[in-house]
Amino acid sequence: MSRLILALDVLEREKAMEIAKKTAPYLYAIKVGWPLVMNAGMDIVREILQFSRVICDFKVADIPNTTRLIVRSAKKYGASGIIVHSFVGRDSVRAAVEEAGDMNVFVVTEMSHPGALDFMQENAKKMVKIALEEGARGIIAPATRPERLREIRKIAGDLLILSPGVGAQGGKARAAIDAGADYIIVGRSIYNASEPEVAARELASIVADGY
Ligand code: OMP
Repeated sequence: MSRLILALDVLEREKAMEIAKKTAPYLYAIKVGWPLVMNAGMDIVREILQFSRVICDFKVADIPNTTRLIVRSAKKYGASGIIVHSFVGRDSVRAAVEEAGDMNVFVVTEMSHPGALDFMQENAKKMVKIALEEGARGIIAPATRPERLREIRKIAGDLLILSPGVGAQGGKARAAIDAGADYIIVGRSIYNASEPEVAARELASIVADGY
């Protein structure tokens, strides 16, 4: 099973479908977020399902009721996972997990970009605790800071760690896995490559068990 998740942040449906088809054999999942959905519509989720499982990256950050409505809608399209924020508080994460049922909920903790140092880093461990206690399936934690990934892994119990920030943001694929990530999330280094399937195959082999 691949440890690579493609962040399919392209804006055209045709391009998205072409990349999804070519790279899917090397992926665990395809992450679809606002850039693609706002341009291609939510039906793109169902279309991509023919090649790969889909994680909806809607970074839900709202009151519990609105969170439930968004999670229910993503589920209706067949997504196998959804990404939600935890800085909004425990009740919203709980609502997401309850509404998700057998769909996986992934909770954002410390993000990968420099701005995460403004507010998120100092609260990251609290966010991990909320994810654990509310029954999320996993968390998002930064490949750009393997030392933080290591710290987070220690307190994350059996939560899966999905780690973005490899490539364009400066993180290294193998270092993230060695620091405790279960999967890496990669966007630009794959979808902007001249041959996305070659980039995906190489990254998948770097993060494979026994590399
Ligand atoms: P690239 O930087 O192009 O590889 O894309 C990274 C992907 O991961 C994008 O879809 C981001 O929105 C997403 N992401 C982060 O980069 N950092 C985070 O802390 C969290 C996410 C995410 O939740 O997926």
